Amino acid sequence: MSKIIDLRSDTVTKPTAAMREAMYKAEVGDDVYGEDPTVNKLEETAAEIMGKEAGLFVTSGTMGNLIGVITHCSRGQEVIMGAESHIFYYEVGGGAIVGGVMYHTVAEDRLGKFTLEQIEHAIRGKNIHYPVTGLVCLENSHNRKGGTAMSIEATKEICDTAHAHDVPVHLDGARVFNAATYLGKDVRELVAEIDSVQLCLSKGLGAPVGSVLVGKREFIERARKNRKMLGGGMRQSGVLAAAGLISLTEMTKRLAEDHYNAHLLAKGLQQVKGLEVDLETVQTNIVMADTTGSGRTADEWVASLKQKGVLINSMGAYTIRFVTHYEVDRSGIEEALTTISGISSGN
Ligand code: TLP
Repeated sequence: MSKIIDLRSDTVTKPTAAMREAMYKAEVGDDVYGEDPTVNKLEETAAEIMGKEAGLFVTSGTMGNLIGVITHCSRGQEVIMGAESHIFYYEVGGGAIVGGVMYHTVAEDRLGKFTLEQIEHAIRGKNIHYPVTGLVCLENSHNRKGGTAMSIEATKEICDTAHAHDVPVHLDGARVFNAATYLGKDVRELVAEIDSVQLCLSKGLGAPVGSVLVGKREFIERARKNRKMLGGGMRQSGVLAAAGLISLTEMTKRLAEDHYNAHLLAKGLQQVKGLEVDLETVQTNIVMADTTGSGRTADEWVASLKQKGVLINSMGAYTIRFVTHYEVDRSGIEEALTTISGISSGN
């Protein structure tokens, strides 16, 4: 077998040489005392880039979202989110376990959006029987909807609606820089109306670990306490933050390349007998393909491709997912397509 082409996720990316060097040289201190200069710099840089007052370095996207939810909401409150959102689907129901909140899901459309009517309808009124709505969560780009991006206008409309009811909005921005790149907008503009954002450093941005939660200073102070409660108070974590700084200042600039490769891959998959790709959903670095026409399940595709050195993930009975990133270049994508075509034609 030649080299492995790993398209399971952009989470598989390893730190770059520049990151490893910065990690080696990082100035560190005890971050629970607020004394790690590199962590402080990462938090300030993330807040500045996102146009928010303050930031908090957390271990993962899951922790960033969980802290976001429990810092905004009190027990018994309801959190509105997409039925296919990562928070609902893949985060172990942490908000319910730790924060005692309920998840109220709203069905997204094919491109990962809700209508304002859906949000209006989901936000609870004053009736004595109802739970209180504590938060609306958005996801941009939207993972299970194929990495689709939500526009500035759509984001603003939802925020305006939520805010009119005094309900804050949290963004799962695991891949918010991918969304901003696709939209050709400054990420700060994209999240301007949002109260808190969780952004991942360890997806397409290549850092080995971590996310930053950003928002108002007072919110981040309470979030810091919640991070400590969850066991996420790290010590000399500047070694990790050093890589994250390179993610924010360098790696965000190259995401268009991953999007180009995803498009190339999607166009190629469309030519493979039995696979269907909705090109309209291929906006960033994720490609979903429907395997129904091939007569093979997603798991069967995953297993056959693995044998030939191409790694992908299954996202449903007949849905396979490919995620492009900086470790697989254009020739890697072409090689993967050759392997996939071979499997489809029984070779
Ligand atoms: N997503 C992972 C898996 O968990 C599915 C992936 O391979 O895509 N929000 C979004 C939108 C995400 O895609 C992810 C990770 C997270 C949050 C969680 O981030 P981590 O893995 O750092 O906890």
